[in-house]
Amino acid sequence: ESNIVRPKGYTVSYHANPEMEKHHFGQTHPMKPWRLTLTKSLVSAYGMPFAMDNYNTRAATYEELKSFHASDYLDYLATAPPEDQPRDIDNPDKEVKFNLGGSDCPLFHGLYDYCSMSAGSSMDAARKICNKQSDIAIAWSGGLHHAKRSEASGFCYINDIVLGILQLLRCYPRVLYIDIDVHHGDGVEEAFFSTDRVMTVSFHKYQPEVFFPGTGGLDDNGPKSEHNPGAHHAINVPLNDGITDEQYESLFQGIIGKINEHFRPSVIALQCGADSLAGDRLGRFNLQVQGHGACVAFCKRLGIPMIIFGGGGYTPRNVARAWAYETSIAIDCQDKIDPIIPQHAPWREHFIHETLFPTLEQILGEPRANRNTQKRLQEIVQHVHEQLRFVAH
Ligand code: TV1
Ligand code: CA
Ligand code: ZN
Repeated sequence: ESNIVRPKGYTVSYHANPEMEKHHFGQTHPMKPWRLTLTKSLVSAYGMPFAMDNYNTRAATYEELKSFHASDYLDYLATAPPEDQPRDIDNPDKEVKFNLGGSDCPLFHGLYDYCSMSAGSSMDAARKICNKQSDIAIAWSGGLHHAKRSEASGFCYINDIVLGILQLLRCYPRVLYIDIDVHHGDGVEEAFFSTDRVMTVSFHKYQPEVFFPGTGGLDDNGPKSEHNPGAHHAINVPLNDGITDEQYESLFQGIIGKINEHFRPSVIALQCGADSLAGDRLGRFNLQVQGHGACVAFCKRLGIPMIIFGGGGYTPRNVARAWAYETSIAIDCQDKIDPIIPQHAPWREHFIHETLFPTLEQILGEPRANRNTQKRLQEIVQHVHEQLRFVAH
C-alpha cells in the first residue's frame, strides 16, 4: 500500500530471523513459532516494511547469552540430545535440574539455535535503541519472560528480555519493563529484584495453584530485605478471568501514567504477549486487538525510546492481528490501514473473519464471564500508588 510511509521525526526498526520460524516444539505443543511467519506476512501485506528499518538478525553468541545465563546451563542446552534420541546417560539429573525435557520445555531439534536466534533479535533491537539508530525497535520473536539464569520454564529457555535490558542499562539510567502477557513475568522480575534501575510491571491472570506460574500477587513488590535498592521496584497487577478492553485500558493508563511520573524511565521495554487476547488457547481475558494495542499506543505517547517484544500467544490468527496492528501503531499508520485483511495476504483463509478487529461475538461466540469488579481494580490502583511513595523521584 502506497499510503504507508515512514513516520516523521523518528525511526522504527523490525528485528527478525526467519530461520526461527521453522522450529517446532512438537505436534500438540501450544507454542507455534509459525505464528511469527503469519505476523510478518500480514505486516508485509499492509506494506508496513516500507516504513521501517528491517534487520535480518544473527543468532546471539554463547558469550552474549552468558551475560545472564550460567555456563553449565548453556552447555547443557547446547548439547542435550533431542527427545527422540537415546537419553543422555552421563547426565541423568541435568534435565531435572534445568527443567528441560518435560512437556512445557521439550528438547526439540535445533533448540539451541532457536533460543540464540530469539535472543539475537532482541539484543539487536536493544543495541539499535542504545545507538539511537532506532526510537522504537520491534522484536516479535522475543518476550520469553519465564526463563531463569539456570532454568527453563513455561516454554522459555533463554531470557531474551533480560539480555536486552542488560544492553539498555549500558546506555540508559532507568528501564521500565511492562508485561501485558496473560502470565506473570516472573523471570524478568526476579533478574532485577535487587536494582532500582529497573522497575518491572506485570499485568496477569493470578490464581495460585491453578494458573501458571502462580507468582505475582499484589503484595509482591520485591524482597524487602535491608538495604535492597530494588525493594518496591516490582509491581504486580493480578487480575481475574474475563477482563475487558475498557477496564484494562483504564487500569493500564492509571498505573503506567503514575509510574512514568515517579520513576521517570529513560527507556521502556514492553512485552506484548498476545495470550491476553480473547479466544487465546491458554488465556482467560476478553481483550480485543484494540485494547491490547491501546497499551502500545499509550506507551508510545510517553515519547521515550521503546523496545517491543512478543511473548505468549497461542491462537496464531489473533497473534498476527494484534502484532500487525501494534506494528502499525509504532509507525503511526493505524488510521490509514484498511481493517479488511488485504486480499493478497498469504494464508488469508487462516483469519476466518476477514477483519483485523473481530468482535467478541465473532471470536468467542459467547464471551467469558468478567470476574473483575470495579472495586477490586480500584484497590489495585490504590496499592500501586502507595508503592510509588517509596520510589525516589
Ligand atoms: C505440550 C502439549 C505442552 C500440550 C503445555 C498450558 C503443553 C500446556 C500442552 C500448558 C498445554 C502451561 C503449567 C503445570 C507447570 C505446568 C511465552 C506444574 C493446554 C510466555 C507458559 C505456560 C506460558 C506454562 C508462557 C503452563 C508465556 N499452560 N498443552 N502449559 N506444571 N505450565 O501450568 O508466558 O506465554 O496447555
Ligand atoms: Ca504479564
Ligand atoms: Zn503467556
